[in-house]
Amino acid sequence: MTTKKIPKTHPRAESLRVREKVKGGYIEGIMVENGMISHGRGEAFDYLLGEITIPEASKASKVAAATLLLAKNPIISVNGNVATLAPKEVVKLAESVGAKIEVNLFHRTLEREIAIMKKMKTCGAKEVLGVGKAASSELKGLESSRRWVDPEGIMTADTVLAPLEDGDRTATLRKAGKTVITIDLNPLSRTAQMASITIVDNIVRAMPLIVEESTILKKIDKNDLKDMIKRFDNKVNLDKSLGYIANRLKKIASTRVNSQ
Ligand code: PTJ
Repeated sequence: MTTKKIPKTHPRAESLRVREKVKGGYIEGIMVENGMISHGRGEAFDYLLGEITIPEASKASKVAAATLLLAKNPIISVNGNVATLAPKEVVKLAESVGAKIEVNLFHRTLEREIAIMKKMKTCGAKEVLGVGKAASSELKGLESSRRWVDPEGIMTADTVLAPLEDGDRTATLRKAGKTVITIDLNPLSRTAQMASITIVDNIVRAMPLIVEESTILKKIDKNDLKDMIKRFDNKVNLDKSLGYIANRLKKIASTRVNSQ
């Protein structure tokens, strides 16, 4: 089904539109096959959330925007799924908070790095780090291809926004003393559990929200932003996100029982 053929009244219209984007990203050589599997897992969790931005995700997005605004050297790490689903928002956020953009892939090939760089540049990015030989620094303690990073980017960043990430790199970046912000629909994933700030939401909803928050928070006193960040407890917020899913399922189960 192409985007044009998705009926507006279809209850899953938005989800189907996103699937079309996923297909497009794969055809363009940006997203890898495993990225589609990963998206399917994300969809399952989104279904449990009711495909909405829950209050805990709004809160985490606000804290993420504040953290990026206060960072000295923030980086947005882009993989195939991110470049497929939110390329324009990555560029907008990078401009808003003064962050650099770096390609960092789990299933690394030079062709995909170049395809992603081109996509980001088409969307307005002036510079894209981490492509080819530019990823010359090694993150020690990491075995996957994600260990190759740009010395001008992730290697020297104090804050890394790494959406749809794998647990190993999150752990390595945290060990290296960096603040890691992630967007992950699965609140139980290792990345979600290990990040400094976890936004349990679909990237297609979370990224525009972080961009919006960053433009609002820019006008706020830095000390107030620092207070907001200090008050935020990622573990508590994650527990509440899980609680949200559990309560929603209980509610659905009880209505179904009552209606039988
Ligand atoms: O482009 P590459 O080569 O770097 O590969 C990227 C993928 C995503 C394939 C790679 O990083 C990977 O395998 O990731 P994982 O381990 O599947 O983790 C991705 C996490 O993102 C999972 O917890 C998914 O539930 C979650 N996720 C998937 N789609 C979305 C999502 N979270 C937010 N929004 C989504 N649309």
